[in-house]
Amino acid sequence: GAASIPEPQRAAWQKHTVKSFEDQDGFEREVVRHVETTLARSLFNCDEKAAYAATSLAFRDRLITDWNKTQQQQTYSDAKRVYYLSLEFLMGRALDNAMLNVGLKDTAKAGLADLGFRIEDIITQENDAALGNGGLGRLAACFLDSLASLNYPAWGYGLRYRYGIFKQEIIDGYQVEVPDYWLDFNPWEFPRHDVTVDIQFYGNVRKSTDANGKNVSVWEGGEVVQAVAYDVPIPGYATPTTNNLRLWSSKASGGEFDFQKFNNGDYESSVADQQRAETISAVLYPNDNLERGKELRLKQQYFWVAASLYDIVRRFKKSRRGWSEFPEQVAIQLNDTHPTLAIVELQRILVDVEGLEWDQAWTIVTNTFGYTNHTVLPEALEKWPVGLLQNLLPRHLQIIFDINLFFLQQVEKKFPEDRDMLRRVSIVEESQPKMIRMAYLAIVGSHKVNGVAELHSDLIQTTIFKDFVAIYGPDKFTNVTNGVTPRRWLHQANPRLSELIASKCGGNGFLTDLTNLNKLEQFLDDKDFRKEWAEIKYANKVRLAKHIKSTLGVTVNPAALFDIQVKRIHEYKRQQMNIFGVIHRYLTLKKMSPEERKKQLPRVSIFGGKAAPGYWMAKQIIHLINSVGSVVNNDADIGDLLKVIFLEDYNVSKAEIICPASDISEHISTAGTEASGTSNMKFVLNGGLIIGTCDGANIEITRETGENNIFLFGNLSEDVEDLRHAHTYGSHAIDSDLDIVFQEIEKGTFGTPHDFGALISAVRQHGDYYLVSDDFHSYIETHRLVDESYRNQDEWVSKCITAVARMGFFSSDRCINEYAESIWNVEPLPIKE
Ligand code: F55
Repeated sequence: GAASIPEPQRAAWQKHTVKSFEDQDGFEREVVRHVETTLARSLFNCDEKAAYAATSLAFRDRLITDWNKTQQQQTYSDAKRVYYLSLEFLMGRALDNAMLNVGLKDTAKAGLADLGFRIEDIITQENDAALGNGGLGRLAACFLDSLASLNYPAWGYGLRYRYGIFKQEIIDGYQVEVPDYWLDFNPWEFPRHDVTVDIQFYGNVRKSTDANGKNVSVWEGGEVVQAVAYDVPIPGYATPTTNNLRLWSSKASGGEFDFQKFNNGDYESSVADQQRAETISAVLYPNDNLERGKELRLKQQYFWVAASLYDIVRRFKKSRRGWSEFPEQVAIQLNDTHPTLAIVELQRILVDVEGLEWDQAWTIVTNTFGYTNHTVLPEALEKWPVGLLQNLLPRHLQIIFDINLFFLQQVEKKFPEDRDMLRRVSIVEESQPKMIRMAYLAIVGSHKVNGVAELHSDLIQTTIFKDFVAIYGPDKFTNVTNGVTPRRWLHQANPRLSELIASKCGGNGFLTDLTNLNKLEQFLDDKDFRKEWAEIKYANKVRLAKHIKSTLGVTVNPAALFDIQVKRIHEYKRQQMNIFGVIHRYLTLKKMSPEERKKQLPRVSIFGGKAAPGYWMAKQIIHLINSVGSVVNNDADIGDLLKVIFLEDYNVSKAEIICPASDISEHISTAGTEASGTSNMKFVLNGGLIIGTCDGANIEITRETGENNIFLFGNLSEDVEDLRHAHTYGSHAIDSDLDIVFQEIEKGTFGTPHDFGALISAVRQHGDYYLVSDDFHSYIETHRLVDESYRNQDEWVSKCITAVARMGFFSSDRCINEYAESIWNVEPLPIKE
C-alpha cells in the first residue's frame, strides 16, 4: 500500500493543510498567483487563455481538497461503491460547472471583472471534453453529476482518448470532419503515473496442473501494453462530495522505448511498437448506433475493461474481505454492451488468478454486474467474430464458451427438447463466421438488465430479449427511465430562468429535488411572472440568433417561432422528414399571394448534428438541409417567413446555448426506434414545447406534463411492423404532399437533383423503412397546429410553464436513486467537513 505519515508528524501536516479561497479577494489572489508562478507570466502578458488557465487552476485547487477528503472517507468507511463503466463520457466544459457547484460563480465573475476580464470570455476558452458520440455518452456524464450530488460513493471508468468526437465543418453544404485534439491544455486531469496496469493481448493458453493437482489454464505469450490512469475530479452540487472519473491511457510497456531494440539500433521498429501501443486510446470511434467489428475497437474495449477490473479488484483486496463479499462491496454497471468483456475478465481473475471454483466465481460475477441496453436497432447490437477473439483474447474465448455451455444446459433443463430455443439464445451465433452475441453475454452475466424508457424496456422484453424473459423470469428485467442533470441543463445553461424559478420555488432547492418545480403552477396567472418568463425566452433566442449571425452570417428574427432539431443525424431520427416538411412549408408560402403571406407566422427551422463519417445517407441529409437553406434564405418572396439553418459542430457547449432558445423542438423518430432521447427533456425543462412521435421518453413526458402541452403525431410502435410489411408486399402509394416535395427536388430547385436521389428512393423504391410517408400527413398537420397555438401567446406561455412545472421526474437524480435502490443496493455516504 501507499506510504502514510507516522502519527507524531501529522500535526505538522495538519497545520499546513491547504485552505482554498472563500471570497473575491482570495479568488483574485489565487488567479494572480497562478498567472505569475504556475504559468510564469505577468499582468503584461495575460490573455484570455492565460486567465482561463489561472481561473481553472484556482478552482481546481478548491476541488482537490474536497476530492481528497471524499476519497479518504469513502475508503475509510468501507461502503459499497458503484463503478460506472462507459466507453463514452461526453462531459463538455468543466469550469462553469465547477464554479456553480461550489457556489462561487458570482465571486469569480466579480473577481475576473476586477482583473480586467469578462467571465463568459474566460469560460468559452475551454475545449469541450467530447469523449462521446451522443445520448449514451452524455447520459454517463449526467449520471456522474448526479452520483456526486447525491453523495453516492461512485467512480466512472473510461478511456482517455487523445481525439474526441471529430469537429464538424460544413463546406459547400457537405460535412467535413476535422480531428479534435483537445488535450493541449487540460487542467482537469491528474496523470497518475504510479497507477498503471499491464494489459496482455494475443498469446495462447496452456493447460496445466497446480501444486494441488487442480487443472488450471495459463494465458501466456503475446504482447503487453501499459494502461496509465488519469483522474478527473467530479464535483457534486452544493456538497463536498467529489467523486473520481478514471480514464485510462495506453502506453508501450517498458517505458518510452523498447530499450533492447533501441540499443540494437532498431529505432524504427521500437518507435513503431510504441505507436502501436499508443494507438489503442488514440481516438473515439465516431459511430452511434452502429457496430463495425474492427480489431482496434475490440482492443480498446479489453484494454479499458481489464485495467478497470484490475483496479477495482486491487481496491477490494485492500479491505481484506472474503471473495463472497465482493458483490456487497462492488456494483459494476455496464453502459451498453461495450464493456461486456468485464464479465469474462472478472470470471477469469477469480478462477485463473485467484483459484476460485467456477460456480462460486460465477455467482460473484452475476451478482456484481448490471447491464443497460440503449437500443433495439439490430445493426447496433454488438457481435464479435469468434476468430478475432480467438486471436486477441484466447483465454476469454474459452471462458465465453464455458459460460455458454453452462447457460445452455440450464436452458435445456427448463425447456427440454426445444432445440430452436437453444439456437436462438446461444451466446455463440452459429453463422459463417461464428459470432459472439455481446448483449446475450451481458444478460447472462448480470443480475439486472434495464432499458432506458418505459416503451423501450417493454420492447426489449417482448422482442429482442423475449426468450431471456422466458428463461429468467420477468424480475431480471426492469426499466429506469433516463434523466438529465438540472444543474448543467437548467442552472448553468439558462441562469435567468433558473433564477426566476428559484424566486418562485423558495430558493435553489429545486436543483437538488426537481419535483419542487411543481410549485410553479401556482404562478400560472401571475402577470409579472409570465412577462419575465417570456422575456427570458426571447433573450435566449436573441443569444442564439447572435450565434447564428456570427457563425453563418444569416440574420434570423428572434420574434419568429424557433423550431429546433439537434441530435446525431440518423435515418431513424428522421431529419429527412423534417427537411421535407420545411420544403412543403416553403412551397406553400410560395403559392400564396403577398397579402396572404403577410398573415403567416415567421419560422426559423434549425438543424444541427454530426453524421458518422461512413454513414452516406446521413451525409446526404445534411447536404439537402444546407441546399434548401441556401435557396430559402435568399428568396426575396420569403424574407423572414422562413429561414433554414444548419448549425455547425453541434456539441455539449453549443447545446447549452441551443436548448434554452427553442419554442418547439423535434423528437420525431419512427415509433419504437429511439430508446429514450434525452434532449427532449432538456428542451422542455428550458420552457420549450415538443413536436414528437409516441416514442422513447416522449411518452412519459406526455404522461407527466399533460397531452395538451405536447404535439404528438404519427403511427404507433405497435403498427410499425404491419406498415413495413405492407410497403414490401402491398402497393405502396406515397403521401401526395410528400410527392409534391419530391417533384420539386427533382425539378432541381435545391441543386442537382441527382444529389438527393437516394433520399427520395429510400421512400419511393426501397420500402420506406422509417415510415416517412406514412407519418408525413400527420406531421404537416401537427405543424399547422403548432403555428395556430403559437399565435395565442397567452395560451402558449401557459403550456410552457405548466410543462416545466411537471418535469420534476426527468432529473438524473431520480434516475440514479432508482439504479441505487433497485440494481446497485448502495447508500449515499455524506462527506464530513
Ligand atoms: C455509440 C457507439 C455504439 Cl457502438 C453504439 C451506440 C452508440 C451511441 O452513441 N448510442 C446512443 O447514444 N444511444 C442513445 O442512448 C441514449 C441514452 O440512453 C438514449 O436516450 C437514445 O435514445 C439512444 O439512441
